[in-house]
Amino acid sequence: MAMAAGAAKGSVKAVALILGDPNVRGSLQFVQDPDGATHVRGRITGLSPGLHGFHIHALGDTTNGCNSTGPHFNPLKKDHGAPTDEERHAGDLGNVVAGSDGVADVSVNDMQIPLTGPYSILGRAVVVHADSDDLGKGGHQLSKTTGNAGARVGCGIIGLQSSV
Ligand SMILES: *[C@@H]1O[C@H](CO)[C@@H](O)[C@H](O)[C@H]1NC(C)=O
Ligand SMILES: [Cu+2]
Ligand SMILES: [Zn+2]
Repeated sequence: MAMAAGAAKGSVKAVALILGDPNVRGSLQFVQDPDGATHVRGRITGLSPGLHGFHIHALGDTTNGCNSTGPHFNPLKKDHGAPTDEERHAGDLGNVVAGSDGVADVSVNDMQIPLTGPYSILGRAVVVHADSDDLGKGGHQLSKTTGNAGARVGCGIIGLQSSV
């Protein structure tokens, strides 16, 4: 029987359960393909309709809620940007979009968020924000560090999941 590409032998998997503001909940699965791309799939509910900044933050620490997850994961000491930019934090995944029902279906493929190796995101946090990420281009004082995406309304620690 043929296996789906994402479940191919050799892929590494992780999972994050999103918690935060009273109504924000979610579940995200991370699958790293043998070629190094990581696919992030899942759903976040309880958001306000519209765009919400979506990032990997440096720390898997939620002792003070999402506020203790540190800055955007940035091992190469770059400025904040869009996922498609050369100049970006590794953790910059752009925005997710919630519909009028407050539900965001997440589907992201990215080469800079591996689950293995020195730049692994395992043990760090995935964070969703109250506002949209301006992708470094908003001209705001915070554009080049956070995309001015506002409060952290939900987050989850990225943990290793069984690969079978
Ligand atoms: C996190 O920081 C925001 C300010 O950005 C604050 O309003 C909120 O109360 C803090 N949350 C916790 C759990 O400390
Ligand atoms: Cu963030
Ligand atoms: Zn960033």
